[in-house]
Amino acid sequence: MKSDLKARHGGKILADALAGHGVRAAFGVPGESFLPVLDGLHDLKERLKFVICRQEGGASYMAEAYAKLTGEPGVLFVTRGPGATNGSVGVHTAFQDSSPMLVLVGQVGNDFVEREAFQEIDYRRMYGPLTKWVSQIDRAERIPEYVSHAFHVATSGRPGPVLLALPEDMLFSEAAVADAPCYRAPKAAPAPADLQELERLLGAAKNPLVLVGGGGWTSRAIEALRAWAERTGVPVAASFRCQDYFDNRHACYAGDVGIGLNPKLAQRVKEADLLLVIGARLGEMTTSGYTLLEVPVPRQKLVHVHAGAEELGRVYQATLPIVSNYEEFVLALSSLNLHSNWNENTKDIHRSYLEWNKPVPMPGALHYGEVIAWLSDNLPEDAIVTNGAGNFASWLHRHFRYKGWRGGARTQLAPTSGSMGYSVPAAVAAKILHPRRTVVAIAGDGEFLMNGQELATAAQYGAPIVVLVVNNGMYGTIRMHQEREFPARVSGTELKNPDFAAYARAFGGHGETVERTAEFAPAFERAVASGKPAVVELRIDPEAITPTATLSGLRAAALRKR
Ligand SMILES: Cc1ncc(C[n+]2csc(CCOP(=O)(O)OP(=O)(O)O)c2C)c(N)n1
Ligand SMILES: [Mg+2]
Repeated sequence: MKSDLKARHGGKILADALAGHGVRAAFGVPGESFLPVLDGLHDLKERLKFVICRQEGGASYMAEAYAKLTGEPGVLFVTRGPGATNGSVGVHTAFQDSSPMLVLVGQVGNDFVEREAFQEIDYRRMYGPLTKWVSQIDRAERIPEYVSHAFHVATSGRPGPVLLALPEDMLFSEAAVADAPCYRAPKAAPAPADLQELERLLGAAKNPLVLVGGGGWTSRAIEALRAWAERTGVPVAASFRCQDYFDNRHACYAGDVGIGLNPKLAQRVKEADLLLVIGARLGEMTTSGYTLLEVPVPRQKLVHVHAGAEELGRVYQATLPIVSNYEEFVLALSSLNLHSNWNENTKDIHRSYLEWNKPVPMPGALHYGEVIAWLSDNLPEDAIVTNGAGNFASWLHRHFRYKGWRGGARTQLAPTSGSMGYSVPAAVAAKILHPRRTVVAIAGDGEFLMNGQELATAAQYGAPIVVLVVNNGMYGTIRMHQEREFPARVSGTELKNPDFAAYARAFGGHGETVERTAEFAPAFERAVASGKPAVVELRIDPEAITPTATLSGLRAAALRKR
């Protein structure tokens, strides 16, 4: 009964609500705007770790990575205006990557609102396009209801970020209110008629291809898909930066359909008589700029399975659209009565992947492709590898064989939004959640310094990640495009870098500089053995702009075209 409940201030009700929804860690930078929340978290230290970061951009990426690893909403706390603006990058990433996230942001009290008071922003307008829902809690007794609503919106259908603003007076006010029970995400399953049609389409397919991706997968779904592929011999490709959804060493693995796509795989996608797309949105990066499939009606028969009904038919009209969560779908798929065996085709596709996966010679004394191949062969199977955006990631995506999900969680953390600065914070979150697993961040020299300061967070929370900084002295991706479009006119893409190993040591970490291929393995092993957050700088030849192209080659080709 209400009268038996003890009054709590808003901050405490909120902190208790988070713990009640199973939140094990939240990330943020404090602000005077939400002191009662800090006070509420004080009593929950054993259950809910509040990881304090050095910049809200880092904190928001950590919350997003938490979501990728747990499948549960990643919680981010930021203060008013400046915190809310700094924190937006991880929210956009969560939106594009379909990762559930709850952003809790301070707001001026209701006594001052709409005067453009100190740091005041209208979050509904600012965050509307970046989130699934933005709201504000005006009464402390309604906190359990709003937080429950937020968890349900973040995790239902296509998962994504939601934001709740917390007016200061509301947080200080007291209410006697019961906590809500832990959220339960609703799940959709394929209808019997959909399954019948799917059985018929698959039964008639000669060279089908499965494409997996998106947010909202579970390790049971991943495992069931592997077992089904094994039984039917169907080839399975991964969408952009979802390469760990299928063990790359498996005979059914076809490769990834993203940036730097194997042309032979592109051909296979185009020539498939049936595409079974599970979870991927079929965005720009996964369709090679909407060319692998024609808009709006693909030539291939398309079965598009998505948990968000509004994603179906958004770009592509599917032969058979199915609204379903992925575990429910893959389990139903496994029960279909199929006598097909697509092994012959699949052998060819996997052989082409293996060819593509091998490092190609590149200029300079340090062969970065060989470094990635070494990591692929030598890291523990459950190692978590993170990366942000930049050309350095093409070697990783091409030469690393992701081993699938391990221990119920992902082994690849990378932004499909192509956002720089993700590698380090994602690795810190991963190491805090999985202290016994090896966590390696792969960064560019530009990418690294967008959130390199989170090495301090790694040091503070005892999270010994290893960061490889691939140093080519430039914003290489942009330089690549520049040489293609405006050859020999270098502008705005050069970088003068610090001593990265010394930078790591300044944070109490371990630093290494590598200039030759043979130096890498021992340097990496020393970095892991140090037990500290570590940076291994890889000084690569700036000529090596992609795994197969050189800068001067691109320049010459562009000049010839003029
Ligand atoms: C936050 C953000 N800012 C800018 C960009 C545009 N951008 C994409 S890649 C890139 C350069 C990355 O440089 P670096 O990390 O050194 O990697 P490299 O391409 O040299 O391997 C830039 C500026 C982006 N994707 N994200
Ligand atoms: Mg660079």
